[in-house]
Amino acid sequence: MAKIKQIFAREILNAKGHPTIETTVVLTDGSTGTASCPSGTSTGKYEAVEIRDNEEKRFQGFGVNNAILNINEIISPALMGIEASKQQDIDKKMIDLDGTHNKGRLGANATLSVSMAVAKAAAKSSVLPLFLYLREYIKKENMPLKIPTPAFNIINGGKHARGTIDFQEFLLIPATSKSYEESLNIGTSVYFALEKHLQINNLSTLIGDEGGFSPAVASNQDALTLLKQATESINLRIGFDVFLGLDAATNSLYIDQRYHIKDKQAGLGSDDIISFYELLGKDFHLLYLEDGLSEDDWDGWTKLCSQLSAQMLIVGDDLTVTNPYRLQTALDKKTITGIIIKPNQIGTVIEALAVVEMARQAGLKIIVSHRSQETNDDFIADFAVAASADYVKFGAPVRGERVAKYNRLLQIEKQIKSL
Ligand code: 2PG
Ligand code: MG
Repeated sequence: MAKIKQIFAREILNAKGHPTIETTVVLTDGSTGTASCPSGTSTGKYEAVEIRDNEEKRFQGFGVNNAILNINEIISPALMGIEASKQQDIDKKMIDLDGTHNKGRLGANATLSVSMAVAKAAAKSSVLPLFLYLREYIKKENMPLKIPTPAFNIINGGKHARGTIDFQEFLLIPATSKSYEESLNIGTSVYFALEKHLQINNLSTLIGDEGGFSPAVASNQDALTLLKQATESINLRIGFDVFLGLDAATNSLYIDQRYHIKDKQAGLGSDDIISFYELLGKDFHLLYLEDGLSEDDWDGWTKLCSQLSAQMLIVGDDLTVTNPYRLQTALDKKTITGIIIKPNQIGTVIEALAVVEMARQAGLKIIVSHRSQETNDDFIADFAVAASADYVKFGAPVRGERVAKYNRLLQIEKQIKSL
């Protein structure tokens, strides 16, 4: 089997104009794999950390030359000559070299770009599409090989839209019975129906970081109403053909133990905001609620899940940060019924797959997600299929860095059919 012969890492820009790392791994048989790392904008406090240069004069301090140095001087010498198909050994080596609980020494941006590039090179070397190659690393019993249902982020708020709407993501989720191609058609149809609807109502059609619209509406409820009206204007039935979802991303709304949203004058306690979600659930057929409470509000989460999990999927993102210890606490406290998986929250492919495994064993729905600061890398699409994810969250069905992933799923759909 081919061994790692060379590793090159370079600084490139992501879709938000900030630097990130692109790594190429070359194997002894000539196979190569190139991968780049995404970044979050509304990151959870417990995520693995990226290493940035903090040199004010270069790229607003976001340069990644120090992380690249870690690849060149520490990771690369340690991985030379190892068989590329030994992804567990390779990722373990990087975890050991790092030696911290959050990739604080090498940087999750350094370790993940290498980890993904190794997987891509090894897949090429074994002449397998990446999604099939990655499936070698998971337990496959009762795990269907299928395209996950996309959750399209049609309206952007929170930190992704700089102050227009409080909640970060207003999601449109086609019914799971729809084919992937039908789902894509639904996603774009609602997107353009909403654009028209905003124009008619003299609202802005400017977009946020993930390609969704970010009109300056008075409340979160108003944003949901717009999405509902746009959906119904093209004769799609909410609750049958499509469902609505929210990533409330409440970390940024939680100040002095209260949740502050434009829908209510006073700050809300956990109980109050849970009641608010219950109401929204009934009015808008909410199927999905991500980060409905902040990352440290454990007692609130337990209540949220016991009160609303019969009505909607209760999903952890900043709460669980693709971390096995955070997930274990979330399970012990009965806080979630679904989990967001983002490989860069933990820093290696194998660790991310292990969290998928753990979550599935616990009966959680799996949602594989992009980050707000993406590149055109489509690794995450193959990863989602390999993991038999229930849903993917790759943003609106527009913008190169988002459609790169949606389009890769179209290719995979064809490849699966020809197996
Ligand atoms: C989220 C993500 C992706 P960010 O909160 O789910 O949509 O946002 O990458 O900014 O953390
Ligand atoms: Mg989130």
